[in-house]
Amino acid sequence: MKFWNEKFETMPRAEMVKYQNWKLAETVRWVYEKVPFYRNALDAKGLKPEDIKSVEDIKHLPFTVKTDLRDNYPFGLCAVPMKDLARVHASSGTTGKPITGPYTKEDESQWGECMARALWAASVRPDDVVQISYGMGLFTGGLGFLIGAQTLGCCIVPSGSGMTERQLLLMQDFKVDALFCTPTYALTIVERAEQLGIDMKSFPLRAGCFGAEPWTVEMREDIERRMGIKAYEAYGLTEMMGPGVGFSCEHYNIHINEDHIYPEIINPDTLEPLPYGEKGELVFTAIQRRAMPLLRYRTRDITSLREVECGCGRKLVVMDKILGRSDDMVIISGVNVFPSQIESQILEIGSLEPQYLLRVSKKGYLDRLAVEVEAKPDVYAGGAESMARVAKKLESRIHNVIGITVPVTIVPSGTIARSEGKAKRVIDERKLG
Ligand code: DLL
Repeated sequence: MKFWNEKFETMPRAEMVKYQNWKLAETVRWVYEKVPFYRNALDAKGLKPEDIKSVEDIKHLPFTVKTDLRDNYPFGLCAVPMKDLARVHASSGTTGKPITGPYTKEDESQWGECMARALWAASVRPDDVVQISYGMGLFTGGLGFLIGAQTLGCCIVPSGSGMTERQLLLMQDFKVDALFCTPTYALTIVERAEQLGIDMKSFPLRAGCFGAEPWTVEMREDIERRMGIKAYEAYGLTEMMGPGVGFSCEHYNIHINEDHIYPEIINPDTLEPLPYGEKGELVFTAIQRRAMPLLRYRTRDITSLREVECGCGRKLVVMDKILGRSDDMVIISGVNVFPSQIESQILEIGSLEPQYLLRVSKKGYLDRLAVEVEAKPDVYAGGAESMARVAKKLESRIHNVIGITVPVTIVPSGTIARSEGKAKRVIDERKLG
């Protein structure tokens, strides 16, 4: 069996659109009936559910934004009473109240289906032993991978994140085939192994499925090389079920489970939909969920969509790797900079470690960006001169790519905090004090 769900993963476009039309119309009817927030929003636009007949009409629907979730916390946007909920996840968010992610029993099994497709594409099979090193709890990462691995029927090692040496021991002793965690934690794990003189390439480990934060192709290659595995990717967000929205195949294309979650790209300034191939903000409509299906939810993630003749045979639309979140974008001298652009440059210089921080500060009216990065041991061994040389090299690469001068400091090895979950790459000193 090549796919987990051949019917939907390889559905011809015309058939998929027909299916999406049906599911979208059903969802709009459902929320109009059940969620006063959406009834009011549609009424305010003079829309009735029967006006939305196809995905072509989606552009008429109102957007949903993060503050709508906060304003209606905890269950104001829920379409079902608490007694019909099977579970609730939540994401901590950066400030204030958490974002809630409620599921009905049916939503849970759809999550299992979407995650099973992702794991299957990541070469995971029912006979495999899988280690889940995403946080286990309210965060959707750990339990999302759990439900996927259960749907597949794998042997699960739910280690959760943290206790890195223990993770290595389990992976080796239990002969784990696939590892699931954030790319940042994957780096922390392999770095610890290297410090302990353990070669992860000698483990039975074959594959990883990493996600929950932006990471570059260069970072993926670094993890693949150091762990001796193939690294796949999972994409998702609490508001749309968690991981399982998008997943990469053996060609590293990230396919979206578009029969469940309908994607659009919009221009974040004009809010106009953008055609395939153009970069903008990713917007999702959950067309099969029941507990809290959101219409045109603005993710703030920046990417583009493409229809690709993918060698894997899946016809599901492809999304490019997330460049970053608009929240993490720094505007320096009018230039938009994402941490991922700096990360690519760091990793292309062989003598630097993928451990870095971007510091944003204000000088007068101007924003300033500075990069701190750790280097490989031989750079430190070469003293101040060799450190300055590597810093200059990175500065000039960054200048070539983004066109601005960003001062680089090589900091002592181990000074940048290692993460067991999502990394924090940007320290915005403008927001402090
Ligand atoms: O991070 C869900 C998840 C868990 C996805 C495990 C994949 C693996 P939240 O905590 O709500 O949910 O954060 C969602 O994380 O809007 C993106 O900005 C970012 N993100 C998630 N996956 C990726 C990825 C989970 N593969 C937010 N690449 C999203 C880039 C990602 N960014």
